[in-house]
Amino acid sequence: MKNFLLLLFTAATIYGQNSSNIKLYDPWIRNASSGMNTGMFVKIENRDTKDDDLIGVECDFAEVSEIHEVFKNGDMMGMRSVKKITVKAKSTIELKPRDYHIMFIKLTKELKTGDKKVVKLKFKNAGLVSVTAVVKEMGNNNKRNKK
Ligand SMILES: [Cu+2]
Repeated sequence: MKNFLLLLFTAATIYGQNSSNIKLYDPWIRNASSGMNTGMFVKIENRDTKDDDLIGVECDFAEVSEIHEVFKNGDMMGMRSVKKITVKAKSTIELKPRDYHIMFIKLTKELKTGDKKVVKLKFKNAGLVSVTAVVKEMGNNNKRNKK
């Protein structure tokens, strides 16, 4: 009986610390100057047995934060805001350049390479999930930046 109680307690502790079924991996933001727009990219895993939707973004360094998709119109590529991105049950999606991304419009601060920024992603079921994203240059893969 004692063991059983202990197990329950442990499960509750883990649940309390990390109750979200949404896990975020490798979040990064493209470097940009104050007043400009930029994108954030991240892998989103949904561990739940039901679908969840990314429905919003919050940060303290841009006037507007949106969820964007990229579309093709003939030879033209464009992007536009969408209300949500669905992350299917037990699956992972990747927000990446030239695909789904988070758009920060009119930065209120400069985002310099190496900066770390807290961003909150809002999900329909999981609620707000905070993540710390690293600011990087586009197409610059680690090695050159490492000191
Ligand atoms: Cu965009």
